[in-house]
Amino acid sequence: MFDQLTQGFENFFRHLRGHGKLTEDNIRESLREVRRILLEADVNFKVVKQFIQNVQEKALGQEVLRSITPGQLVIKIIHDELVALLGEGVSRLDLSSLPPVPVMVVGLQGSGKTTFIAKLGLHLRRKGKFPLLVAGDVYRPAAIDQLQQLGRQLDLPVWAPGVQDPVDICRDGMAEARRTGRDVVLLDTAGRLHIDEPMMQELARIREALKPPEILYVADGMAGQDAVRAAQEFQQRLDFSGIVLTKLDGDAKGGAALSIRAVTGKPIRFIGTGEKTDALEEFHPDRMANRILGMGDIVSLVEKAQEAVDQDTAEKLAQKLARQEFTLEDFLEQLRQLKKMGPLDQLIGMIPGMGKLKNLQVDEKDMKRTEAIICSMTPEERRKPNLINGSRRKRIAMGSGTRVQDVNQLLNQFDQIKGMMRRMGKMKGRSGMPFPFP
Ligand SMILES: Nc1nc2c(ncn2[C@@H]2O[C@H](COP(=O)(O)OP(=O)(O)OP(=O)(O)O)[C@@H](O)[C@H]2O)c(=O)[nH]1
Ligand SMILES: [Mg+2]
Repeated sequence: MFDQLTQGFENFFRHLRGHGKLTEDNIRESLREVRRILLEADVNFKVVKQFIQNVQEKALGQEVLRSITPGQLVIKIIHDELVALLGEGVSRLDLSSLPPVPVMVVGLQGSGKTTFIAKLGLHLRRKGKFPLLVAGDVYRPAAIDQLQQLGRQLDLPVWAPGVQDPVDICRDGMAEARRTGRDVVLLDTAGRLHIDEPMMQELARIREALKPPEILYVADGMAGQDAVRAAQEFQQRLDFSGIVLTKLDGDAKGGAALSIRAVTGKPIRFIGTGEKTDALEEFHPDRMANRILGMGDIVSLVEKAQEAVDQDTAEKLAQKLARQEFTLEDFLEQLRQLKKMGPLDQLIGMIPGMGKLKNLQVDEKDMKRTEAIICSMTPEERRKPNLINGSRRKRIAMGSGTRVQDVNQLLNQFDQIKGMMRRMGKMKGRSGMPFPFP
């Protein structure tokens, strides 16, 4: 997710920290670099212009020039400005009106609407809601099928009367929800490759008929500047209430997606991070900014852990992270839990400083080997890896059916992780400056 942006910022920050003192000139020069990074990641040029202008105003303030750590201050300004760009605070769905509450989901073809409806249905049910999914896309025969399948898979009811006027389907869906005691109605609508008049009129008619308090615009995170233009047009026609960015698990540059909130002024509500139905996250501007700037997102990581693991285990993990008491036993326990939490590379991406851990192996096969190696250690060795000398390494390799190199590699990885945690600990401890930078 946003790998290119993150890489760009990491290099830039490294360069910036090299400056002992900053002058107006090298601040201006630095900001040219930031502009290049943003434009290359496909952030909309108007958005970039405003962003740079805001950062420049703050960075040229006397405070930065006089500061003894000007590089860090500039980094903080960029961080804060990025948070502002992504939206202030978390913006939740408003489902407070009289149930059943209709939520309309719109967007271009293939942006991920139907998948999102299923994900949102699951998410809301986990929050104690009773959603009904409504198949309002009648133009692609497979569309109705797709929603029905997702409904079956998740055990969520689907209203799919077949090919009829989508406005009637949505209205009947509301009546069905009333009959069956469902409190949220998620309306799937048709997409088109390009915005066209009949499509917009149809969406406007549904909006008119149901007056949904929430209309969510689904934007494909892989798309380029076209997505920004489409978002503007949807906004003008429908005045949607929130944005969903999908496919952020891909290696897309993501800059266009990030521009949508600035261009439309509407909050990003959710992000989709995979094809599976649980790959949905509520959007937190600050956490996202941290991820983009390579500062990791330990809060989302722990939250993901909480979903997969029971509350107790997650809390213990958080405490151990904070106290930096992390042994190979914990490492093994985490590996086992990690399997439940989803694709490992995504999780690793949430860990601060992951950029420096490129050689950390996270493949499933390696996990098995790692497990075998740790299981071949004595409990004492697991708690005090320093004890593991040459002859112990040989014994452990023999016992686990691996090679001494494998044992060495694991111990190195473990050291790296511990180092990373130390950085995180420091990051927490330093007041007012939540960055893992020296
Ligand atoms: N990797 C990834 N794929 C996604 C995500 N969301 C959706 N997809 C995939 O994108 C493709 C299109 O998703 P749909 O949900 O069918 O999109 P849609 O907007 O309903 O498409 P139409 O109904 O044709 O307009 C599918 O192959 C999904 O599996 C995501 O967050 N990550
Ligand atoms: Mg669809």
